[in-house]
Amino acid sequence: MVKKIFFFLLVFTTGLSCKQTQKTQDTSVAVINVPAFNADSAYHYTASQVAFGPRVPNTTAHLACGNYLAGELQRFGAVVTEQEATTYLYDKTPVRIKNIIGSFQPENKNRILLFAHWDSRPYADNDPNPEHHNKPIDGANDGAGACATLLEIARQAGINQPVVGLDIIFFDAEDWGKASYSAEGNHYGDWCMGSSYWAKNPHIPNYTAKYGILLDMVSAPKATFYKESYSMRNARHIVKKVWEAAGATGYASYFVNENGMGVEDDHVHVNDYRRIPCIDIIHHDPESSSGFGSYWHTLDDNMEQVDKGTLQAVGQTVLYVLYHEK
Ligand code: AHN
Ligand code: ZN
Repeated sequence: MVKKIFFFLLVFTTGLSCKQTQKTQDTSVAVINVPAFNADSAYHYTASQVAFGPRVPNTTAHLACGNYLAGELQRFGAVVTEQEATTYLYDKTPVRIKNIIGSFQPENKNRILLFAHWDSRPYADNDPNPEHHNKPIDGANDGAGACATLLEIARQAGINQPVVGLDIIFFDAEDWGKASYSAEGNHYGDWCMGSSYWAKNPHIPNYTAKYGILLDMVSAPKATFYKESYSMRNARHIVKKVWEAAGATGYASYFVNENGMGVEDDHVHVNDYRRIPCIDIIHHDPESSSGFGSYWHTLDDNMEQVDKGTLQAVGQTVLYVLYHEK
């Protein structure tokens, strides 16, 4: 008799716990369906931007590429806002800029912000050949690859929406910091004019998001992403979340579990002026003198610095984070 009761209890309780497991799976685990990032698409979006020529504000290539980026966001189902403004260089030269914003589920109050800069640097000041110092760069890695990764994420969001609302912003005029050979160093705000403008004048009054993720230089072969110091200071929990996601998706070799340097980049301006905790996923090479790739701000930042494996690692990791957000 005792044995029978024990047997009954065992079956009953086991049955119950099975049911609970089932229930948990039905309500949370099973419904998280992270789309597969397509690196071929991202590569194509990179090449399309580069094909316009250097995307320097006040040029026809810049204008055409801006129309292309806005058109692609629209094609993927985003509500698109183009924010135009005049900003000023360190020497007070006015620059007409355009920030391009694509929003999914604009009515959703629970939002995630993903961003990158779409302009390319007007001068190859680090080029080993001084004759190239005044030439604009392709910025395949420094600009185009990151925007392309976000376009592919937008395409996926249009097919199968994440639970949260999503804003993708392509910021203009990030890359106008003073030339590396200039006598005077850079001051806060010499870089990042587009993001700084938007953070002070968001496209929607009082716009906010749970957090933001900046992608910058995310396409080079064998790129390595270290924990950038402003990201750690302002949004350590997001760094943790992203690095864990990289582990879960199998891309831990790209996301190094070590602290990197601090970079004045768009994420700092969005954090400082809009108070949205932001991180920067940015290639860091601890062996190079600049801390970035040897091709950084040279004419060699071309399509050779675009690798589908790196695009895949970053794109899939960010999709994993986005689709796990509730
Ligand atoms: C600094 O070198 C301090 N900021 C550079 C940010 C940057 C330039 N990202 C891409 N190009
Ligand atoms: Zn740059």
